[in-house]
Parts: sequence; C-alpha cells; structure tokens
Amino acid sequence: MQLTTMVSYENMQGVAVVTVDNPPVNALSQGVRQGLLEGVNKALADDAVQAIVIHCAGRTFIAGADITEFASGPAEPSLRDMLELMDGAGKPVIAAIHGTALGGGLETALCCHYRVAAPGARLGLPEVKLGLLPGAGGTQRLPRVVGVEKALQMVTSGVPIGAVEALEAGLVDEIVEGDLLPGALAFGHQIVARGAALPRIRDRDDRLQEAREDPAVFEQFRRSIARKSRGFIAPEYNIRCIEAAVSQPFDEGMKTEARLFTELMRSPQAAAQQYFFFAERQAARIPDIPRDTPELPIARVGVIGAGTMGGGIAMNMVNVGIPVTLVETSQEALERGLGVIRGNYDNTARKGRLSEADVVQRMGLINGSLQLQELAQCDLVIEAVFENMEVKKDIFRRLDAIVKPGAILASNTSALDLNEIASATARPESVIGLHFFSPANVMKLLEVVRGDATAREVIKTCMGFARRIDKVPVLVGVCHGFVGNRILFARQTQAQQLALEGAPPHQVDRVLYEFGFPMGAFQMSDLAGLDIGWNAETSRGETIRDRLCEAGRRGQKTGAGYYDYDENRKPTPAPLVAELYTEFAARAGIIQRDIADQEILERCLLPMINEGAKILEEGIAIRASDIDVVYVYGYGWPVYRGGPMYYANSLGLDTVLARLRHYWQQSGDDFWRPSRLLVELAEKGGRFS
Ligand code: 3H9
Repeated sequence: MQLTTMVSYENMQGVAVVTVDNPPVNALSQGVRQGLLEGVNKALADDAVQAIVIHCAGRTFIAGADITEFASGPAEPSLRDMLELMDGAGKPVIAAIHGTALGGGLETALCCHYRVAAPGARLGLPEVKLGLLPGAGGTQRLPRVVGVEKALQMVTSGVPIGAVEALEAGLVDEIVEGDLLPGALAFGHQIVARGAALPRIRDRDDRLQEAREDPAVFEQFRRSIARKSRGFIAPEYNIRCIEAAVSQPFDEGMKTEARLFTELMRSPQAAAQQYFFFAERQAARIPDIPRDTPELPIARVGVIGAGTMGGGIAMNMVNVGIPVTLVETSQEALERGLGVIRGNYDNTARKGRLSEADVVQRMGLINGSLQLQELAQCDLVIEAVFENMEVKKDIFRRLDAIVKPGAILASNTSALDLNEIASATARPESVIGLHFFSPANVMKLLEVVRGDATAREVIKTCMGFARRIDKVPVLVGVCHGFVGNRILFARQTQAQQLALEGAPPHQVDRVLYEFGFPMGAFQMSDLAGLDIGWNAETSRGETIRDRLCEAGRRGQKTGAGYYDYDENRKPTPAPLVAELYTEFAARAGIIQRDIADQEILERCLLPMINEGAKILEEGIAIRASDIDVVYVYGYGWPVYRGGPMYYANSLGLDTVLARLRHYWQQSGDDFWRPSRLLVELAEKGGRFS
C-alpha cells in the first residue's frame, strides 16, 4: 500500500517492508520522512508484524537529506523525530542497503537495530563536502560502532567505505549475496526466531573507551589533516562532535551536534559548497544537445606525445581498463615516457594503493609505438605535443589520412585556436579539444573545447567519456586560453604588475595562499616551468621571464625560478628576482611602494571575475557556474568560496564594478575596463546566475 507518493508499505510473511521510492537517489524529502514515520508506526501497531525492513527502490539506498530543501528550512516531520521513533522501536528494524547509504541515509540505517547490505553497497557521511556535519545523530552513533579513529576519518573526509570494510568495522551485520530484499527478509525472520535483542547504538560505549583514556587522539588527528583541511571550517566542527560523543552522555552529545550543525548550516562556506555541488552536476547539461543524442563507442584510445601531459593522459585511460596506443617520434622519448608512467605506478604501489599485479596489468594496456599508422583503428586520438600550431596542424593532417572514419580527433591544446587545427582535416566535425590539466592523471578538470564544426555526438561522447575516466568535464568554446587559462592570464598579468610596483612575489603568493589557493601565482609558474612557450633562440632579455630563463632559472625543475629552491623543493625568496623587478620598474618609470594585502587580493581576483564576465558575454562558457567548476577543479580555487563568479556574487556585483572602475581610473589602463555584462548586471542589482 502507498503511504505517501514516495513510500509504500507491505506485510511480507510477518515482516513489514517499508519501501522508499524517491528517484533519483531516494533523498530524505518531506514525503520520505512522513512515509517512513507512518510506515514504522503502522508496523509497530500491527500485531501481525514482527519485524520491519527499510528498503529502497531504484539504484540506491537513501543518499542523504534532500539538499534542495535546505534553503527553505525543514518541514515536519523532522528527520530527528523520524529517527527517534525508529531508534526506540519495540520490534527489530533492519536496514537493507544497496547502492549508497550516505549522510541522513546512513544516519537512518544507524537508527535501525540491524543493517544488511549488498556486496557493492557503500556507506558514508559526506556532509563535510557540503560544508556541514551529520546533523541527525551520525556523529554520535558512528564512533560508537566503528570506533573514534575510523569515525574521525569518515566524517572529515566524507569518503564512504565499501560493504566488506563496513562488515569488518561492525557497521554492517551481514552481506547479502543475491537479491537483497529476500535476504533482508530472511535475516529478519532469523532475528525473530532467535528472539534476538534490539540493540540500540546509543547504548553502546565500548568503542569510545580508548579515546576516553587517550584524548590526545583528537589533537593528533587534527594535525594529520591540517594541510588538507586548511581554510575549511566543517572538518573542525565534525571533530568537535566526535569529541562530544566521547566526553558527553549520548543526549548531551546530540544537543552539541544539533547546535554545531545549525551554526555550520548558517555559514557562508556551507552555502558555497552546496552551491558547488549543484554547479558540478549542472555542467553536464548542454542546452543544445538533447539527452538522447547517441554516444560513439570508445574502446581504444591513441595518445600522441609521451611527455608529461601525454603520459598522464594515457594513465587516465589504462586506470579504467581502456587500452592505449602511445606514439612518440623517437625510441628514446618513448622509453623515457613509459619509464615515467611506470615510475608513477611504482610509487603508488609503494604507498600500498595499488598491487604489483595492477601495475603490470596497467602497463600491459599501453602499447608504445613510433608509427602514427598504428592509430588507424583507435576510436579517439588525443594529440598532446608541445604548443605549436604548425606542428599540431601537421599531425592532424596526417591523422586525417590514417584514422578510421568516425573516430574522434582531439587536441590537448591549452590555448591555441581549435578551429584552425580542425581546418587541417577534411573532418572538422570530428575534431574537439580535450584540455587536461597537469598532472593529467590527478587533476579532475577536463575542458572540453567545442569547435565551430564539432558534431553534437562528438561532444556528447567526450562529456560521457570524461566521466568514465573520472574527470569533471566542462564544455567551453574557442578563444585564446579557453576559460581556465584565459582567466589565469588576467591574474598573472596583475601579479607581474604588482611585483613591478613593489609587492614582492612572496607577498603576492602569500595573499593568494591565505585566500585559499594551494599556491600563489609565482609558485604556480615555477611549478609549471618558466620555459613553457619560451624560446632560447629568440629570447632577448626583454622580460623578467626571459632574463630568468636565460639565467637557467626555469622553475622548480631547475632548482630556481621566481624563488630559490632547496633539495626538498622548499622555496625561499630570491634576492636576484627582487633586483630584476627593481631594475625593470626603474626602466618603466615606476616608483616602487609598499602595497597592502587587500590591494593585492583585489588586483589579483577582480580581473579574474571581469574576464569571466567577458567569457560569459561572448558565450565561451555556457553559464557562470561552469566557470566556477573550471576554477575549483582546475586551479585550486577554494571550494568554500564557490568559485570566482560565485565569489563575485557574494561580494556584490556593484562592489566588484566600483572597484574595477577604481583601478581603471587609477591606472588609466584599459586592462581594467569592466565587461559590458558585468556593468549591466551590477546596474540592475543582478547576479551571475
Ligand atoms: C545530509 O544528509 C544532512 C543530514 O546529516 C542531516 C540533516 C539534519 N539531495 O550525483 P549524481 C541529485 S546532507 C537532493 O549526478 P551519481 C543530483 O543533484 C546530504 N538531490 O548521481 C542529481 O540531480 P540532477 C548528504 C540530490 O549516481 C541527481 O541526484 N548526502 C542529492 O553520480 C543524481 O546525482 C550527500 O551529500 C541529495 N542529497 O551519484 C550525497 N544527491 O540529475 C550527495 C544527489 O537533476 N549525493 N542529488 O542533476 C551524491 O554524492 C551522489 O549524488 C550519489 C549518486 C553518490 C548519491
């Protein structure tokens, strides 16, 4: 029988099965909470029912509270009320878990007396990723089951654990092979037959003892995640809740959790992180490409160039079992490239994150070659040679004659005109940009660059393929630097200008680091290498970069760039660089001065926002949130500040406009001219949306 539109009820041989059916992820929307409350009440009131199974239809168990309801505030019944009823039920309640039991979903399961799971199930408390903490008892119950240390890891990382690990940790009582529901019913009958107890997690204390005796565990844990969690407030709040679980009685701990949850819920970080959750998913939607657009099969990939980029790109494919043909021009370069890949995998294996057999299997999927001909049967070929238009066009011309019809020809160019590259072929509809970010096997972002002629199926295929290789794809149009690098150029221009005017590189970098970037503008250049795009033959010492490269200071890899590096790659400010800026400033008639941190921050970030607005105005990005996704996943913009366009909204576009005009007037430099879109929106009190 249907209890609400989202929950149904059935008595199956004395076991009440309460089924949640709220696609796509069975979130705990109002109708689900209401239905579960009614279902459990009904079962408790019915003498013919001896046990209750909570089960979900579709692809997953409850994946958490309904995030879309957060803005309007919770409607009755509250999750806590519903869970209290289950927790205090006088008949055994069993959660039957498949897919993902996340957040409020796992908290629901923790209020059941027993949990059974399908072998592929995953269980976790990912609230921290939304800038939150589990607010329905998760922080009080989880450590009582899995122990303090594991609970700390789970709530601060948000990473779920698999069914087997959950079984070992006591979070799951049984793994059901075969159909889950019959397995859960059988489990229920056994419990009834055994007259088994109704264990409530809230009554358990044993797993907390160790931390009670050694409270230093919390400080140690804080230290262990300090680097990763820098700038975020939610991890610390989560830790405090687990501390409360250890130091306070259960009901007091629940109050602490509720108080801290409310504080976080009101925080700007939570708002930004929740915005970002939807931004990331929104990026997958392309307005002029219908959902039913067919995708082309991709079974074999070719990569041209076994340098840092090409090698990293190839690793993405073989990591998910897709064979790759990796082409180089010389045996030596090929062997070097394969050696680097092998070295990367060996490192991962040494850290215990990959088995020796995995390394062998992955390397076995890479076929190194010196012949472009060998790419003939590939479904997708990705060119990853250095940034030179003529070289790229030549490669595409040759590929056109070799690769089978219908195959996708992609360039990993980070800035060049994709349309011009496509024009070298007779099939521009099959040409697309796939801009990976370095290190390509690590960074999540993939800019998918749409040329004028790129076919819809090709775009749809590449967006899907990106997810297959665990990337977050964002579709962008053609312009110099696309979305990410074009915005970065604007920031780097100001970083250089600031250094000329008297803010040393390490001050600029510190300001950006304190804002939340993993590194500053100059550190980033040093890491990438100052000689990218630099030519020793044509270099005439006209720029600071020329001078640095000429002096052999080409970045971290040479032990010096904007900074001096020690053998552990620890940077220290370089006196020589300071002298260079003073010299160039004098030559340009600039009188150097002390520059306040706030000015540095504004002058680095406002141009990014302005460039983002121009990109939107020109239709290079589909929506403002796509730019934010590019920045968070590709350039380390702190997710708790949403991304540059979200940040602009939070500052207020009128403020952004006023400050841009201020710098425009002050410098007289058209670099600062505000984008038309920004002016329009700011003047009518609008936002980027
Ligand atoms: C919480 O529980 C708080 C509690 O502690 C206590 C409160 C008192 N709500 O990701 P997908 C949508 S906080 C609403 O593409 P997948 C999503 O937007 C919550 N909507 O699928 C998308 O919509 P669309 C803690 C949600 O298969 C569609 O579902 N839980 C929610 O790659 C498909 O999503 C979490 O943080 C939601 N909770 O991955 C879990 N979740 O199709 C968040 C998803 O219109 N969710 N949607 O774009 C996930 O991690 C993934 O969605 C999941 C599926 C792994 C479940």
